[in-house]
Amino acid sequence: MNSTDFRNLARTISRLEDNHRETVSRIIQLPLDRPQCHIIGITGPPGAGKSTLCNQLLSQLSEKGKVAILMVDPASPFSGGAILGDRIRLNHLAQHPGIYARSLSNRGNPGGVSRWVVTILRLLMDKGFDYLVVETVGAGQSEVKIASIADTTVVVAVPQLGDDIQTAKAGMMEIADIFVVNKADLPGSEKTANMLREVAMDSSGQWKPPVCQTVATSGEGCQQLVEEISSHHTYLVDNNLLEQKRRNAARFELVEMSSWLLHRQLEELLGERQGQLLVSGQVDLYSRLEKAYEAFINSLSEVSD
Ligand SMILES: Nc1nc2c(ncn2[C@@H]2O[C@H](COP(=O)(O)OP(=O)(O)O)[C@@H](O)[C@H]2O)c(=O)[nH]1
Ligand SMILES: [Mg+2]
Repeated sequence: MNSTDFRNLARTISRLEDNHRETVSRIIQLPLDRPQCHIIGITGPPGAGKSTLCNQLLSQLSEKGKVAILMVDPASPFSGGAILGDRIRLNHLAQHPGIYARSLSNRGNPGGVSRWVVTILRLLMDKGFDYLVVETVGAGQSEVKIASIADTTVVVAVPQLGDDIQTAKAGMMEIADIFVVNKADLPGSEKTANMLREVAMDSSGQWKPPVCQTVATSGEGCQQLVEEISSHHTYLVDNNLLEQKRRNAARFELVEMSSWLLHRQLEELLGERQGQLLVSGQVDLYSRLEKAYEAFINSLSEVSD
């Protein structure tokens, strides 16, 4: 891709973010099932070093293929401190010809991932990227949404001085395919890694999440992380689990799109007369909605006929 391609890509993504109808319709018809492409989600609390770690990952992955990174911006009114730092890093990445970096606005979406993120992944997959990295804002429990999108979810923790790893939030533990204890240069790293290893042993699946220790600022341990990420992809492909991951992502996209559409329709189209009916309680709303969704699902099966 040359700089014109990159500019076009940026423009298309902006249109998606602005809910440009034709753009959404076109992109959403692109396949999400390229198995050689790897969607990698990076999550963890703010300040854990996710962005710094992504920088390391990107430069290593870019030696193996075409890489894109989406950073979901904390553009909500509640925060904003991290944006500037991420912007600076983004600019730094943008110098690299093989890497496409894009910051996405979170637009107050409490899930921590912007509404069109899966749709954007379709676009990037279509453009031939091999590695799609999604760094989320890391704002708590709701971050588990990343696990519905990514093939491989990397949960970044930092050394804890106390005994209680639970501070790292139960939900985050369950979604991890790979654990990272970043800032391994700080005291307590080994202890935290051991606690995470115990958590990983308890995981019910066939895949036991490995625990990597990294120093993102120097790059120490990052090569091992890249190897674990590749192993997980291989595991998914070999066990026919990748398709299931992509189905989850597509379902997530559909739910996000539906709820957004619904909001818009209700705001724009719900007139006085219909509003009156809703208030008066004369309509069986539940059955009507159920019927509408049924019709939608049935229309999907017609597509494949
Ligand atoms: N000591 C130490 N500091 C780190 C390491 N990785 C990142 N940092 C610092 O931690 C701060 C937060 O990093 P950042 O990547 O913005 O975290 P994010 O909010 O998770 O994206 C920055 O000041 C980094 O320089 C590390 O491995 N060791
Ligand atoms: Mg960050």
